Formats: sequence, C-alpha cells, structure tokens
Amino acid sequence: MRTALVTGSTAGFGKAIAESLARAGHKIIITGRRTERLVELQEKLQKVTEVHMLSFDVREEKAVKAAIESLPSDWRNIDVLVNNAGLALGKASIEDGLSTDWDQMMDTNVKGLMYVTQAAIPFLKNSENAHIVNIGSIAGTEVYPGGNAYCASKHAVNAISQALRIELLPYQIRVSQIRPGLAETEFSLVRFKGDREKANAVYEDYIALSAEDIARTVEFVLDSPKHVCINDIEITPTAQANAHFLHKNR
Ligand code: NDP
Ligand code: 8X3
Repeated sequence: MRTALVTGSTAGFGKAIAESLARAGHKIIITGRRTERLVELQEKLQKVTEVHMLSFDVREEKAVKAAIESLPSDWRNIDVLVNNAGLALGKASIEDGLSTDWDQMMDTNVKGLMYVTQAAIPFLKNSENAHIVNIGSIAGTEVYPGGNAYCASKHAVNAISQALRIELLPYQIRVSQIRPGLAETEFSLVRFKGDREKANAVYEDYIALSAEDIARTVEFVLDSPKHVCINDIEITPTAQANAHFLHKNR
C-alpha cells in the first residue's frame, strides 16, 4: 500500500485524484486551504482507506514545511506526491493585468510547488517506489491571448518537472508531468473571480475534460511498472486540438 500526498484536494482534479487513489487502496494525505472541505472529504474517504488531513497554503514556505514535518510517524512514508494545487487569475493583457494576480499565480503554481516538493523529497527518498506527478497544462508549452503570467507559470512547471527528473535520477524517484487542456472544474470560476456566466461560457457547446479524466490519467501513470517513467502526457478534450483550435457544436 503506497501513501500519496495530493495538493489541492478540496476541489477539481485534486479531489478526484484523492478519491480515485483512495479507491485504488492508497493511504491518502489530503491538503488545501479550505479546512471544512478537507473535513468533508476525509469523512467520505475514511470509509475506503486511511486518510490524513493537512491544511496549509502552498505559498507559505514555513507553513508548508511545518505541516509536512508534523506528519505522525505512520504517515511519514510518502511514496507519491501529486503537485496539483494551482490557479489562473484573470485573462488580461500585460498592459491591463493586475500585478497582484501575477504574484498569486507565480507564488502558488511555481514557488508553492517547489516548497511542497522540497519538503517531501526527504520522505520520498526513503520510499522503494517514489513518484512525483506534476499537474502542468497545455499552457506549459503554448501561449494564448491573456494567458501571459499563467502560461509563464505552467512553462515553469514544465521546466521544473524536467529539472527534478535529472536531480532525482540517482534516487530513482520517478517524475511525471500531466498537461491537460480545457477541463470543467472550479478553475474558470476562480480565474474569473466568481463570475459564473463567464466561467460557464468556457465550457459551452463542447464536452470538456472532467476531473475524473485527469484522475484516471494519474492512476495510469502511477500504475506503470517500476522500470517505466511516463515523463509527459498532454491530454485535451476531443473537441480541442490545442490552445487555439476548439470545435464547438453550434
Ligand atoms: P480547482 O479550482 O477546481 O482546484 C484548485 C485546487 O488548488 C483547490 O483544491 C485549491 O484548494 C488548491 N489551491 C489553490 N491555491 C492554493 C494555495 N495557495 N494553497 C493550497 N492549495 C491551493 O482547479 P483545477 O482542479 O482545475 O486545477 C488543478 C490544477 O490543474 C491547477 O494547477 C491548474 O492550473 C491545473 N490545470 C487545470 C486545467 C483546467 O482546465 N481545469 C487544465 C490544465 C491544468 P483551496 O482553495 O482549498 O486551497
Ligand atoms: C488550464 C487550461 O487552456 O485555460 O491550464 O490554460 S487553459
């Protein structure tokens, strides 16, 4: 039985990943800022596996370290780290954008991922079957109008994934990146700061990916034999060719 820590398990991909890994028999460490959602998820998942909950903001380096170091002895054998917590804020040009949005995206998607990874590496090194899965994006290899800072943050995740694969090679810790396209979660509601009409419009007239599609992909990556590392998977809805071509049925 492997122990998996999933960042951003209170919604979207992270919640679906925690649920599917729990069903597959992993012990799960669920994390996020919204404690009430973590409590709810813990109650649900406890019916199928052992669950430990850590509430922290990935942007706060000290809080990240303190939370991971606070793990009780029977939870310190982390085998799997899923770096999923992240967000986009706004979709404006650099000329019109808010620097506070850029800060939050960089602090969360880039530095937060690095803080969590740094704190988890000593535990992963003790595992016989360690695996890091980073949730990147097609925005990590493409750029679209208004995507500037978000795309830059996901390009950084792409670079960090490759760097980690080199750095952790001597320890045989696998590093995989999954780069989804359009997926219907709370992502757009967060990006458009609660504007439900704008958020819903993103997913109109085609079938977007679901959080479960991404959870299934994470499971596939983690289920590979130990001598196989799936380095990178790009996954889009059938209706989406890339960041620029989307086929809408209307
Ligand atoms: P959601 O908004 O549904 O979920 C985001 C999760 O990230 C929440 O659990 C949230 O938890 C957590 N999170 C955000 N900021 C922080 C923070 N500062 N500290 C701790 N946790 C945080 O979005 P998705 O599930 O769609 O997004 C998950 C990942 O997938 C992100 O990295 C996103 O960039 C990426 N992605 C999303 C795509 C999409 O189209 N949906 C496509 C490609 C990639 P809480 O608020 O409780 O802290
Ligand atoms: C989320 C997908 O295309 O909105 O990473 O950037 S996209």
